[in-house]
Order: sequence, then C-alpha cells, then structure tokens
Amino acid sequence: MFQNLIDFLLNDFFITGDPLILGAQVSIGLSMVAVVFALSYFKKWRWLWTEWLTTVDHKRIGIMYIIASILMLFRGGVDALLMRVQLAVPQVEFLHADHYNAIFTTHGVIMILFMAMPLMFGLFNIVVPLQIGARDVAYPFLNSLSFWMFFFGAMLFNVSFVIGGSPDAGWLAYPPLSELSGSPGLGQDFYIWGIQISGIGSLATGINFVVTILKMRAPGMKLMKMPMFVWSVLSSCITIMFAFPILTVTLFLLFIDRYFGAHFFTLDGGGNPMMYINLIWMWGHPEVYIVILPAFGIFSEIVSAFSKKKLFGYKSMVFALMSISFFSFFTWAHHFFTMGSGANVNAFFAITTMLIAIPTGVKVFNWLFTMFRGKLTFPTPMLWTIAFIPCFVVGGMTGVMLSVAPADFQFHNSYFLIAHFHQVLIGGVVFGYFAGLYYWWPKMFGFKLHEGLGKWAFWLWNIGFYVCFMPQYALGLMGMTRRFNEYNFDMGWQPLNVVSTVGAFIMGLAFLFQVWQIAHSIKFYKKEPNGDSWDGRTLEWSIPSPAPLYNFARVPVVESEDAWWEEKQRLANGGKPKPLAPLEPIHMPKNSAIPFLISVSFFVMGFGFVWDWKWMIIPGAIGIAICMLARSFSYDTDYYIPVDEIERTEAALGGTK
Ligand code: HEM
Ligand SMILES: [Cu+2]
Repeated sequence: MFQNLIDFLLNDFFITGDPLILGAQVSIGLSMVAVVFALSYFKKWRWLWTEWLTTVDHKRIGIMYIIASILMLFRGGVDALLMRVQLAVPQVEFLHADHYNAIFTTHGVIMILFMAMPLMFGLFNIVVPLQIGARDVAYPFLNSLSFWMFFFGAMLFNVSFVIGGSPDAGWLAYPPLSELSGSPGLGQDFYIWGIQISGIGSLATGINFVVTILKMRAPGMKLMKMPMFVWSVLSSCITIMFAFPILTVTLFLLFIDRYFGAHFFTLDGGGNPMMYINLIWMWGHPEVYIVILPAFGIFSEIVSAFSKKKLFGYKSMVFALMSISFFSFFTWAHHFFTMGSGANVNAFFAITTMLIAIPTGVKVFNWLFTMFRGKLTFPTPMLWTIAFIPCFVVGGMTGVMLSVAPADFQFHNSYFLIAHFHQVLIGGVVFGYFAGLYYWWPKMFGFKLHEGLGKWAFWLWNIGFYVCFMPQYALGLMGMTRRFNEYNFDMGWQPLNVVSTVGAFIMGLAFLFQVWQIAHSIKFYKKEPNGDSWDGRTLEWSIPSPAPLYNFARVPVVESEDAWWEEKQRLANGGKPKPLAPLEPIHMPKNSAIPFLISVSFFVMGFGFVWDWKWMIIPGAIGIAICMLARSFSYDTDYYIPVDEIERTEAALGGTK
C-alpha cells in the first residue's frame, strides 16, 4: 500500500527525470518553506490575511495583480530563453522535442493570459476608480473574487509544470491534438481548468469595469469628458464581455470531449475540429485587442501629460477605440486563411483586417500631433511611449502584410508571424504596460522608481527587442517554421538564430535591471512631496499618494476634460479656491474571506477533474456551494468611515483640509 503510494507519487504525480524540472521543484519547495518561515517569524500571517487576502480595496487588488503578473513574466521569460537556447544550438539537443512543445505552449498561455491580462487588470484596478473620481469599483466583492479566480486558475495551470505534466498542444490547443487521442496525458486537462477558472474571473472583471465606468463617475464627468485611459478600459471591457463567454463555452466543449468522450471536435463521431478553430479565434482575435486597447489609453495619457498639452483629436480617439473593438470581432478567420475557406471568405476577412489599420493609424497621428509643439520632457514613462510608436508601426505593417490572404500562404506559421506578433505584443502591450507602471507607480506606492536604472532597463529592452526579433522576419522568409526544436545545419538558419538568442538574453538582462531598479528604489525610498508627481492632468493626481482607503475625502465635481489640470490653471490664474463641502461619513464595503475560499474550492475541484478524483471534485463543488450560500445570507457587508477618522487621515496625508 505504502509502496504503491510512493510509486504513484514518483511515476505519475511528480514529474521526475529532468534536471531542469528537478531544479524548479527544489527551488519551489525552498521558496515555499522560506515564505512560511518568514511569515511566521515576523508574525505576519494575520496581516497577510486581513490586509491582503480578504481585502476588497481596488488599489490592493491591483497591486496583487501586478505582483502576480511580474512573477509570471519571469516564468514566461525563462521559458522563452530556454527555447531560444535550443534554437541557437539545435545540434546539442538541449531541450527534447516533447519538452520544447510543452515550453512553447506554456510560454504562450502564460504570457498572454497570466502576464498581460493581470498586468492590465492591475492597472485598471488602480487607475480607473481614481480617474473617474470614484471611491471603489461597482462590485468590490466581485472584484476580489475575480482576482482570486485568476490567481488560482493560474496556479492550477502552473502546477502542471511539476505535477502531472505540462500541456503541449500549443497555446490555443487545436483538436485533434488536444483531444484525448492526441494528448492522453493530464497536461491538457490542466490547461482546460486553469484557463477556465481564471477566464471566469476575467469575464467578471470586464463586467465590473463596464458598470463602474458607466455608473460611478464623479458628478459632471460626462462620457465625453472621461480621460482617454478610461475610454480604452471601457472598450477593452466591452470586448471582454462579448469574447470571454465564447472561450468559456469552447473550453467546456473540449472538456466534454475529453472527459465524457463526446465528439464535438473529432471527425469520427460527427464533430469537426474546424469548429473549434473558428470558436477559439472568435475569442482569440478579440483577445489581442483586449490587451492592446488599454495600452493605447496609457500612451494617450502619458503623451498629453509630458507634452503639457491637451490630447489631440479626443473625439477621433474615442471613435477609433470603439471601432477597433467592434471590428475585432470580424477578423478571426485571418488566422486560418490556408485552411480552405475559399477565396470569398478569405477576401472578406482580409479586408476587415486591413480596415483596423485605419483607426489605429488615426491614433498614431493623434499622438504625434499632441507632441507637436508641446513642452516635451522625457522621463521613463514618456521614453516607453516614444519607443512604442516606431515599433508598433512596423509591427502593424507586417500585420497588414499577413492579412493579404494569398501572401499568407507564404507567411503562415513561419517565423515571420512569430516576429510580427511579438513586435505588437512586446512593442505595444508590454511597453505600454511598462509605461503605465512607471507612470502610476508613485500613485500606488508614494515614491518614484529610480530613473537612471530605469533608463538602462529601457535601452536594454529596446536593443534586445530589435536584435531578437528582426532576424526572425528574415528567418521566416527563408522558410523557417514555428514550433520546432530542430533544424538541419545546412538550412543556413543558424547564424540569424544565434543573433536572435543574443537579443533575447539582452531582454533578460533588462528585466534584471528592472528588478534591481525596484529593489534600489525601495531601499532608498524617497517619499513624493505631494500626490501630483508628474504635474498631471487627471483626477488621480489630485489626491495624496498612496491614496487613502476611501480615495476622495470629498467627491470631486468635474467641469471639463483634464479636470485636475483645468483646476490648477484656474487657481494659477488667480481663481478662488472652491468652497469645501463639509465632510460626510463614507460608505465602504467590508473585507470578505469568501472570494478567497470560493477560489480555493474551484482550484480543488479543477484539480480533482484533472486527475478524475471524485473524492476531490465533490468536496470542491460543495465548498463552492457553501461559499455562495454563506454570501447570500450575509447582510453585514458594509460600514461607514466616521468623519473624525477621515479628518485624521487627511491631516496625516496632508490632503484637503
Ligand atoms: C520577452 C521576450 C520573448 C521571447 C524571447 C519570446 C520567444 C518565443 C519563442 C522562441 C517562441 C516559440 C516559437 C516557436 O518555436 O514556435 C514564442 C512563442 C510565443 N510567444 Fe513569445 N517570447 C517573448 C515574449 C512574449 C510575450 C511578451 C508574449 C505575449 C504577451 C509572447 C507570446 C507568445 C505566443 C502566444 C507564442 C506562441 C506559442 C505557440 O506557438 O503556441 N511572447 N516566443
Ligand atoms: Cu487575429
């Protein structure tokens, strides 16, 4: 009996036999011990529980999202470097083919779903309520639930690395490869449940922010007076609301195929794998716009703040954002031009894809015109913004090249494509969120990040990026296809691959500079003199940094776009300070353990489904049900912050008197 258990643990449960994975297991084990020890030694368990794990404060939830996503950037980045090492020296067989398949799959999933999405949600959470003058999001409890669903979904996906086996059918898991016949192992089940659980969290966040933006704006902030970042969040979240249900259903159907032996996506038995490919891209294409639209919003904020000018073409920006999210639903088939839809269908999707270039071009010109004749300064957030423009323009143009259906027969699944999408994902999404992170960092923590180290990181990222990805366009045209770990030396691909790998390591170094930058800035902590670190234009800069629990002691009244800037101008021109309304008690939500517990139950249930262990599925499902019941019967969910406490907090922060 005991022997059986040990056999099971060593043969099936834990992944054994690979030194890289053994190293990871040991370091995961050690870091868990270290964390438990540190929390116990410094007596921080209660603090962790009451201040963080059960919090419903959007600012803290945002910080947790950002921490999780940076950890995932590290994991996805290590995956990328491993692949690049293999591709530089394919003769050596550093990564065996199966292992390579697992790594490109987890790299893709982690970078998009567990790095880009949470980094984006982190910024939404921190910035949106502050920019619209609100005290919280519309549904704070749901917000915490979203975070924990994302977190435990990501963890479920990640444990596949050391327990049970990683998925290896590509980041979108096309059948029949992802069916039981093609992937008999557990990896694909981890994929389904990890993404499903975190996807529900993302859908809830989308709904939450649409409602927040529509219902919680400060008095006077008409839609057409909202900051551009808020518009970009609105367009992204509307896209989430339409796209994520498709993902949920698609994964669920794949689950039914694998678990109950149905045939939705297998030809034998009457299903059709193309059905899956259509469905997954009906989510997948909008998904790439979901992550890029907020980056456009961030650039708009930063360009106008550091040009000291109003954003050029506000209305056309809004129109561009909205039309991009609309058109993103009509381009999905450009991902499989080569799969036999015929000339008319291909032509339709080629044209809709090219149409998106128009609003995108409008935005680029608007940013340029905003800078034109502005009083420009170039701190790190602005540097990232400037670097983004040429990078994204080139990435966008190669995208238009890919959208020419007949030409795509040449580009399809080649390194040309890999270069294209990394150019827009790194040059657009990652650079954009970095810009946002540097810009709003002082708002989150009350101090700025060290500029010198930030500039090093900036240059290394940029140089590394071009060195890594430009050769890949050429490699693609030379015939190198994606997703393989070996090629023959006489193909002549090695020199460019070596260059590309060097570039990847330069980006790895850049990441280390950012870690150093954060550590350095914490060590030499210099408190910002006031909440308005960049002489900003929007409302988040009108309150102290970090913002108090209730954000605004008095709800601001908005009269124009760039409300805070206009107010500062008015005062500078000798305007009288507005009379202060008396403080009133502030209504706030109470912390709750339920979101955390419900997500743990989902994790348990998902893990049970992966292993087909009924003894885990059932308690997990019961846990979810109990949490929902408990929430339905809890009436004591809110409280008021009394006026004297607000006064004390404001006095301590040096806020409004
Ligand atoms: C930081 C530097 C990065 C490097 C060096 C890198 C490198 C790679 C490599 C070598 C592959 C596999 C190509 C193949 O053999 O098919 C790949 C695939 C991929 N990467 Fe990256 N990557 C990076 C960042 C990112 C980021 C930031 C994202 C998304 C936000 C991303 C998304 C993807 C996706 C979706 C795939 C496709 C996976 C698949 O074929 O299933 N990568 N990357
Ligand atoms: Cu697409």
